[in-house]
Amino acid sequence: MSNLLEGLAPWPQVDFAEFGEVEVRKLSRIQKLVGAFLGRNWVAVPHVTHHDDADITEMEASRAEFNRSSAIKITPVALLVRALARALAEYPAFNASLDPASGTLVMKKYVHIGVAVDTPNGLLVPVIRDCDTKTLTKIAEEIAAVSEKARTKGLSMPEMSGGCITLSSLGHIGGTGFTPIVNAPEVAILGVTRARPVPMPDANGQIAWRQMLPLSLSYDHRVINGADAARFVRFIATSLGDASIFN
Ligand code: CAO
Repeated sequence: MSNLLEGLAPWPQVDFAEFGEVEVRKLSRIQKLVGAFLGRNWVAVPHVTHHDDADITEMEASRAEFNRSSAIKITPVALLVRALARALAEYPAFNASLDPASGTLVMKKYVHIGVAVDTPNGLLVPVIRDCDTKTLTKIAEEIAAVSEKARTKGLSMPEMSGGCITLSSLGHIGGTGFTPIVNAPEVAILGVTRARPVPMPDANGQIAWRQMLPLSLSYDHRVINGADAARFVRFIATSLGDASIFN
């Protein structure tokens, strides 16, 4: 690892007080820990980010209807976890981990999905287990419970271990796309930003307003090639538009 940074200029040592008033704050324990992992993954994993849009017009209409009669509120995040679980079953290369030292890929038969949660102390990624066998409401319930726990009490290492792929949703805030950092030893991470209405031509060339959800998939190019990434994201987009995503 260390020779990856060989030959680079040293980190700048600046006395910022020379330029104006400053205040020095200590990083939190989580910021230090997460920063070390993010830094390693950014330099050690050859990243590519693939962008696409999902047409979620019908999904949003069905979600509103679903939420009218459900005690558990479904947000787009729960549906995305479901779509990711289906995509991992269809494209097993995305449910793998690379061991570069032994030149092997571990292919996982389970489907555990990490969901990035923004907390006052930093970024945490709780893992929702067996997402391929859970109902939509169960997934939504677990995301709500674990993100609340992450924000208020923090999470144990077992609660953040064993993920196959990570979902990082900034959709409740905004954005049109970003480059999430792969959560190694996973090989891909799906970033989601805010759905927005876009005028789109229909089959007859008529323009209609559609609700489009931006998807940004970063992947480890040692394991995943660009065409597979494009198919994987298309599959997720199609799954979100399929009514069976609610079943
Ligand atoms: N487009 C439009 N609206 C969206 C959306 C999207 N892509 N995703 C969620 N929303 C809406 C929800 O429907 C909800 O709307 P209503 O309140 O009107 O029903 C609202 O945004 C708030 O959702 P929420 O935050 O309560 O719940 P969530 O399921 O969308 O997200 C969680 C849960 C834990 C993923 C999110 O709160 C969070 O912490 N995200 C941050 C992840 C992060 O920091 N990633 C960056 C990592 S790299 O530093």
